[in-house]
Amino acid sequence: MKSMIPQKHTFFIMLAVLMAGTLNACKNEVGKPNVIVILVDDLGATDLGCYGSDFYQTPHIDQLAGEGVRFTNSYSSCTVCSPTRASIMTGKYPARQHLTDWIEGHKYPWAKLKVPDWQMYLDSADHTLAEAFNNAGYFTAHVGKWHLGELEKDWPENHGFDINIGGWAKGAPHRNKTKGYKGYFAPYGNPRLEDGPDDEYLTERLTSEVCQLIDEKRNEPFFINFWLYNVHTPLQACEDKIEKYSALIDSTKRHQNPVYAAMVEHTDEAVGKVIAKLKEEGLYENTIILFSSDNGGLIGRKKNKVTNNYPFRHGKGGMYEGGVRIPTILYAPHNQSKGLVIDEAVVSTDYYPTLTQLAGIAIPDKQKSAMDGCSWLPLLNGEGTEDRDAIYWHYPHYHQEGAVPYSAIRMGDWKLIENFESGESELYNLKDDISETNNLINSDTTKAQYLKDKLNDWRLSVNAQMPSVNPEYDKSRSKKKR
Ligand SMILES: [Ca+2]
Repeated sequence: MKSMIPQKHTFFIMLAVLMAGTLNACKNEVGKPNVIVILVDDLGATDLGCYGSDFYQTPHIDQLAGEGVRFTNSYSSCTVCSPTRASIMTGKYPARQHLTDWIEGHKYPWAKLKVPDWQMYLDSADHTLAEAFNNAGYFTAHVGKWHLGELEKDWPENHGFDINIGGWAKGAPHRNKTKGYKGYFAPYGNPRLEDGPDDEYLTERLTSEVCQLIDEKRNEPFFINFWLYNVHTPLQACEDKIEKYSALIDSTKRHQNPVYAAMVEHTDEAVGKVIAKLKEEGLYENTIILFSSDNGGLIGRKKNKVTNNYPFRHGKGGMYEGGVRIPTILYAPHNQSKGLVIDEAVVSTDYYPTLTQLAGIAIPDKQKSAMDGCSWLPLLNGEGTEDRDAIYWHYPHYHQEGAVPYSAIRMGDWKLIENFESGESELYNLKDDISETNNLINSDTTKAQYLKDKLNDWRLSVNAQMPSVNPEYDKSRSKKKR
């Protein structure tokens, strides 16, 4: 894996100016760049025009990619929501936090393995990304999905955000016929979001909230988590968009679902509106935007297909590349990285060190040493690779989309997946075989053993929780949920 275009000298000059707080482009009084983290829920690796979708239309996000940096080997730190979100907020691997599954996870009481007790909240002892910015004098806001704890003490306002709009226990818009909650359409039944007029679309509402915050805080530095509920199920979108894509369906296309396509377009419009607002306020040249997803795209069932992550194998809740490959774009106007395409493998744990470094916020050494993320600054300035030799995943859980307890390592072009249920491992060379179709476990035993040992050493180093033998194991009921 290697990268890209040397920009070293220009970059350092710009960074020095930025850190000194005297950059002319800065609009707020203290000269700090604003930051907006746009996290889309379940957006698959090929779900954007600039990542190869042949059906979904995403002109605003594609334009952002052209004006920023597009990562071609970007990974979420888990195949499901909550662990990735926790790793973004802390810079730590989910395994290190023992927050390894979505909250509250699927329960398979008769499965072959018993999953470990795992943490269902963000630890208050962690110094979050929001706290880092808040302590540096930033106004901090969380807008949208959170999904990092059932109790109010676990919600964004108690983890460094000055304001929380719409973030609470739920990982998807709330649907309840008895109470009249309609998912993506108001009323939402969300305790952190006052209901708008009936049938207001959630993403449009949250976008307006973000734009209003930008307007109100234009003269002070702000850090905004805009974590969309889109494009997670339930699949719901405005009728005009669904009609548009229904008319465009073509059996030759890889992507086929018109409602999902409409949800992707809602996402694109949200990004477009936020950028337009930043431009209107004269803040676009002083705002860092990180756009990403929290896990791979959901494939769905045969009769109700959602998206397709081809050429990547499988999708959300699975053990292969489709579960953890995500689109990622970084727009950082100060570092002259416009139009770069970076092939180095990166992961969600990196957002924390990257964004703080770009904003000139120092992380204390003690905290840094407990972090797993690496700053992308060496990649952005063409100085070479990140300070890591491998990326790791650890998911000691079962998921209805197909995952059984497993760990995985990617090192260079190689990926090894260790399946705890079967006791078998799989080895792939991603350079030759991006779709993970040719298992080389028996043909390169030296490589396989090396990666297996390295993966095991890593698990020990982060004190990863392991599944155990399940005394309740019942083969006939092993795939049944409680
Ligand atoms: Ca998700």
